[in-house]
Amino acid sequence: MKQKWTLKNTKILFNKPFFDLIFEAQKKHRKYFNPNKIQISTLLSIKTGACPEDCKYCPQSARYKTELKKNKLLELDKILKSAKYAKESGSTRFCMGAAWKHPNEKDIPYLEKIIKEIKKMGMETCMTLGTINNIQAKKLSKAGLDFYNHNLDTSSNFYKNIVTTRTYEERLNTLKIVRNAGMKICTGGIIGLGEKIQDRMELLMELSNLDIQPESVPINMLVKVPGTPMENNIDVDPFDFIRVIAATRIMLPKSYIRLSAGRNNMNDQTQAMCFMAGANSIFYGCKLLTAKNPKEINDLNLFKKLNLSPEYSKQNQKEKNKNSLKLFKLNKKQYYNAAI
Ligand code: SAM
Ligand code: DTB
Ligand code: SF4
Repeated sequence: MKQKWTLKNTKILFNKPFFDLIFEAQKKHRKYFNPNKIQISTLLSIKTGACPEDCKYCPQSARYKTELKKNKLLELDKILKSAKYAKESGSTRFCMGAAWKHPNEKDIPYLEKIIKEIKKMGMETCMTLGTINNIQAKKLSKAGLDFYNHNLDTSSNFYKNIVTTRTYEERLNTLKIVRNAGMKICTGGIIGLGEKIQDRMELLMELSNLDIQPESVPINMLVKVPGTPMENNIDVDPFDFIRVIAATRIMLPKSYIRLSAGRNNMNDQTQAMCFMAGANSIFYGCKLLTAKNPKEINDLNLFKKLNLSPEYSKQNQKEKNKNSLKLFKLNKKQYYNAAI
């Protein structure tokens, strides 16, 4: 039976000595996953900026003056070119984000077309488009959308300080809609918003106590973008971040945990500890939606040092040989380049 996480037992978990916590997380990780495999997704912003929401961390909100280059909904050929490149680089999932409060009805047929074309390429698909209704969710699911990303971001108490244009209940409701439409859920949060340790515990309790635990849990380290209200937030101690990853692995043992935004500001050792603590997925490619992500060469070198190799879902098994060869070739050549 699924363990119910209360504040009492979550506090006990978070307060464990660091190495006891990591050891417990690594044991859980090995029970359900191959610790030497990593799931690789690539992100693309298909509609950038001018978002009506006021999420205080986000460079895409129309309310903050950031140096962002806005973009209308991208053309199909640009999206497919980007997906092809992602696939050739060894990515198995293509995640598309749009800076919307919710998708417009008129855009749904185009979104369906995008999903169908990417599925034809043999990749898993994920979208994050804001709030969606039942009918939209069913249409996207039918078109082949595998995952829908919608983050809870933080605890329900602290959320009110971060976003005022959407409620926590609305977010939870969107997750229900996604589940009812038969899609897999990708939902997680951000560390570094100024939240207390208890808010981190409460976020993980919300995620782990969902009726069905999310298949994918992105844990983002805040990217402090100049012009947003969070540009001067205090940096998170890497060990506190690693603790959150370990607690996530223990509380959501079967979920893929994505070491998500913020890797560009982490050294290799911190990332390695996150993988040790149970993170087994990353965004690959030098850009997230709008912010920088580590260069591919850096990730390939890190994978090589840690003996990590890409994982292929059942759906992607037939792509495995072609893709892993390509990654290996690229890996070898680039490693050689990096060494001279
Ligand atoms: N507009 C849609 C929404 O909010 O659901 C989709 C795009 S939104 C950019 C996706 C997620 O990116 C947010 O929920 C948040 O968790 C994350 N995010 C945005 N800005 C970030 C930042 N500066 N640092 C870390 N994560 C961030
Ligand atoms: C998630 O949890 N993180 C990704 C993805 N899901 C959509 C987005 C990170 C955004 C970081 C800031 C930016 O690139 O604009
Ligand atoms: Fe808009 Fe999403 Fe950014 Fe919030 S996080 S401002 S909803 S793009």
